[in-house]
This record gives sequence, C-alpha cells and structure tokens, in this order.
Amino acid sequence: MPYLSFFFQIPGMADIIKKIGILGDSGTGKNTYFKKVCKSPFDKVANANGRKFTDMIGVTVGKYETEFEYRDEPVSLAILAWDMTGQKEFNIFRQEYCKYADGAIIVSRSDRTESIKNAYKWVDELYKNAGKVPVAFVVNKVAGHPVSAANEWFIENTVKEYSNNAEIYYLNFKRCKPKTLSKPLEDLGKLLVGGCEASLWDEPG
Ligand SMILES: Nc1nc2c(ncn2[C@@H]2O[C@H](COP(=O)(O)OP(=O)(O)OP(=O)(O)O)[C@@H](O)[C@H]2O)c(=O)[nH]1
Ligand SMILES: [Mg+2]
Repeated sequence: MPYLSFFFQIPGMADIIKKIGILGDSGTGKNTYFKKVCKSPFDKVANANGRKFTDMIGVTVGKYETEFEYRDEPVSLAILAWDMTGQKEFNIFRQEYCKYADGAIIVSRSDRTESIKNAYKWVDELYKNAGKVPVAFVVNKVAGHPVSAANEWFIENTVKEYSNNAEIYYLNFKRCKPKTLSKPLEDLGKLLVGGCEASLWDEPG
C-alpha cells in the first residue's frame, strides 16, 4: 500500500504538519510548480480509462518537507500542499478543499495580466474559507514575457497590501532550479511555525 504509507509515515517524521492551498487562475502553472517542489503519489494514479483521477476531483495533495532552526531549536516541518485546479467547474469543491488551510501560495503568470488582476479573487476565496492565513504570492515568469511595469506596480502596491503584506516571488517555473522554486515554501513554512509557537514552546496549562 505505497499510497497509504506515504501519508502515514508523516506523523513520525515531522514535528509539525501544516496544510496549504496552491491557488490561482487555470493554466497559470500551479501543477507545473507543485510537481517540481512536492512529492505526491497521487499524480501517477489513473482510473480505468487512463485519466488521472486528480483531473476529476480537481485537487492533488503532496508533501514538502523541510528542517530549520527556529529560536535555536531544530524544527522539522511537513507541509501538505493541496494543488487545486482553478477551473470554474470545481468552484464548490475548492471551497471545501480550502477549509482548514494554514496558508496558501497564490500563482499568477507573467503573460496573463488577467491572472495577476485576479489574485484578489483568490485571496478572497481563501480568506472566506480558511480565515486570514499567511499567503505567498508567486508570479510564473514565462520566458519571453517579462512582468510589465504596470503589473509589477499593481502587485507591489495593491495585491501585497490586500493579502496582509504577502511576500512576492518572481520565478520561472520551467527554468528555475528546485531550490529557488522552494523559497516560497521555505519562507511560508517559517511563518506557519511562528504562528503555532504558543502550542509548541509554551508549558502546558
Ligand atoms: N511556456 C510555458 N508554459 C507553461 C509554463 N508553466 C506552465 N506552462 C504550461 O501551461 C499549461 C498549464 O499548466 P498547469 O501547471 O497544468 O496549470 P494549472 O495552474 O495547474 O492549471 P489548472 O489546474 O487548470 O488550474 C501546461 O501545458 C504547462 O506546460 C511556463 O513557465 N512556460
Ligand atoms: Mg492544475
């Protein structure tokens, strides 16, 4: 049962487990990004007709693991990333999938201005279903399509403020090395660990 053991081994391995959503317009490159930074057994699972079942349920779940020092203590963190399709057909399902998320990565794409303008929509959907959790905002820098000055201004001055000062990352999903691509997860992970500081480090009672 390789798929079950994949998840069941997590509690023994990580000190902390957090759920995040990967959100954004359809076709911005969420699954492309997810496959490069997360491990998931589900990507390979097909139904009888040879179609990936994640295409039919609108989500893939995977794991990103990291270790770092936090306040002079070693911490191991497993981020369970829910890569959700942006397709409208899955709107109702996505609301459910967003519930209990501890954070999110919102993805836009440099050659699709609309996907940058829509970042608000995704922050809204997230906040409605998971509360005001930390967000990392990622722009997929497609080769030959630099982020326009107007879009950069829009991101830096409006989207950032709207999403509680979310960090912004400009990354070429096809060309960047995995370590560079992982930066949003590393930074978000540290924020999430900071958020659960009380339960981790405080004396009980
Ligand atoms: N040229 C180019 N194509 C890309 C890039 N990133 C993604 N794509 C292509 O865009 C298409 C959609 O990418 P996905 O990663 O499936 O997009 P998604 O955001 O998961 O889309 P939904 O699941 O529909 O929400 C695929 O054909 C990718 O190969 C990129 O940086 N450059
Ligand atoms: Mg997808």
